[in-house]
Formats: sequence, structure tokens, C-alpha cells
Amino acid sequence: MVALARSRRIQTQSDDESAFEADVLSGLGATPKRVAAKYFYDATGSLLFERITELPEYYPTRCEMTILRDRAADIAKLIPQGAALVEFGSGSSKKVRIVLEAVRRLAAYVPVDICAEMLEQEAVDLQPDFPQLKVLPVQADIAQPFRLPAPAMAAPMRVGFFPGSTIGNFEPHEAAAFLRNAGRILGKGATLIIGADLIKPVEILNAAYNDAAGVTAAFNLNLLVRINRELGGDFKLDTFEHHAFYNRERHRIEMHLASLKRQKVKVSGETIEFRTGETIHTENSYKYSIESLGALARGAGWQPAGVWTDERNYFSIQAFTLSERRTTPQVGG
Ligand code: AVI
Repeated sequence: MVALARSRRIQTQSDDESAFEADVLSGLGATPKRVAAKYFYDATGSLLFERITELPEYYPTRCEMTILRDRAADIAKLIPQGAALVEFGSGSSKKVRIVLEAVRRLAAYVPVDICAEMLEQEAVDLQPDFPQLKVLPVQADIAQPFRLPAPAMAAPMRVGFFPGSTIGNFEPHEAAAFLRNAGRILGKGATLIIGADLIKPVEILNAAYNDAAGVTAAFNLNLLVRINRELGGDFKLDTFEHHAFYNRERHRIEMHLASLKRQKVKVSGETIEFRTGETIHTENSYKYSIESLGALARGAGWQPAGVWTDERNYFSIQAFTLSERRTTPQVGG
């Protein structure tokens, strides 16, 4: 799923339009109903997500920024001079700036994102502050194989950076596939630095996804607004409600949109029936322990190489190095 969104990527028009329609229709036709979280991120959804990151209840962004600021020098030790830094799902440049300020001269910085506009904007934003930096954007789905630009492949090593706990929006098998794919892309000797939200008391988790101001609810419901606009849907927003809760067995926050009554909704000319209380499952946000992410990474060919957390142990930045027996990297131009 997460071409993800943080993959929270605004979907590029045309080719993604028909995928959106096909995915929504098949998801709403399934039992239980579901729509992939990557579809949250139209222009409004992306703005709402930015507002979420500033909410008092939503701790992940603040914690991750604190760790990056406090531990920048240690993290930078994993990124030697002359390395290429590859950011998976780059989005805004806020986090990578902290890293870029702490590292010595890089061969290149390669932001990778599905959204061309975001990539362009990021390169423009970074230029004045890092005039020497070679920024080589790649437009790609981070969950799929893609090729790095030649200067990044010519560097003695590549370091991947995947902040934001976007890994938590992948299903575990997708997260494992992402990690394997990242290993193939970055190649021999690579390091991967990942931001991952940690398992913690359920009240804190539930509050983070049920903020008092209702921004997360608006973010969730905006999916229906998008379906109405782009797929000629007739969802009545006041007949659906935001539900978010921590599922302890599966270590994940689940977000749903629950129908408040029995009703029929039209989407792209098709009729979808809802029972009272029936939900559309819109997002999973998996929470990890140091050990569980380490185990997942090991299974995908990575060895733990460093962990930093905030003082409350809410969030982690975890580093991994590629095990020796990796496959050849994909060289591109
Ligand atoms: C982007 N991603 C890491 C967020 C999360 O916490 O899973 C998306 C989000 N959904 C609701 N609030 C934030």
C-alpha cells in the first residue's frame, strides 16, 4: 500500500486516477470494506496531515525531531564523507535538513518520492541553504524497485533515510518487502536509518489518533470528500464517523470510518450498501519495539547498527547495515 503515503504522497494525476477508482471500488466491494491509506493524501489531506503533526496529542513528529536534533552528531557518524544519502518518501525537507547540517560533504542527496511537485519544491527549498549539495531527485514508488542516479551509484556507499514512521503504515509483510527492496537499491555496504514509532501505553496511542480538535477525524473523513469529488460519489459526511483505536494483539492503531446508519452510497455509478456501524478500514499504523523492528530488518538482510530514542521512549531512530551476502545493486543513469 504505502507508496505510501507518507506515502502521504499526493497522487500524480492521470495514471493514478484510474488506479484510485479501481482500488476504491474493489476495496468498498470487499468484506470488510477498506481503502488504502495512501489515498488520504490529496492536497487537503496533505495539509491536514501537516496540521496533525503539530497537534499536542500527536507526539511522533516532535519526538523524532528532538531525537534528530539531539543525536545528529552520532547519526552523522553513520554517513561518511563522500556517501550518497537516499531519502525514501522525502516529502518536506524538515528532517533531512538536520542530517544534512551534521554530515560532511556528500556525493549526492537523492530524495525519492512519488510526487514530482513535492520533489521539485524540496530541491528548490534546499538549494539556498546547501548550495554545494548535489540534489538528484528520483520520482518513484518507494515500495517498488527503482534505479539510483549514476553519481549515487558511483559513491563508495549509500545511506538510506526513512523517517516519519512511514514504515508503520506498511503491513508487516510490506515492511519486510520494503526493507529487502531498499537493500537491493542501496547495495553493498549500505546503511539504513529508519524512524519508527514505539509501542507505549494505550491511552497515549489512542489520544494521538483522536485529538480533541478533530483534525484526525477531518483527515479521515476527507477520504470520502475525495471520493465524492474524484469518483462522483455521494457519501454524506455527517452519516460517517471517525473511529481510531489501538489493537493490542496486532500492535497497531486502526483507523476506520463507521456508517452511522443503514444506507446506500453511489461511487462511480456503483451502489455500495452499508449496515449501521459497518466500517471502511482506512489505515493501520503499526507500532514497533526495538526488538520487533530489529527482527523484521534481520529477516530482510539488515543488521542492527544503532538505536536512539527520546527520553520517554515514545519514538525511535534505528540504524541498520546491510549484511554481507546481499544481491547486486541496481545501477541506473
Ligand atoms: C504518516 N503516518 C506515519 C501517520 C501515522 O501516524 O501513521 C499518518 C497518520 N494517520 C493519522 N494520524 C497520522
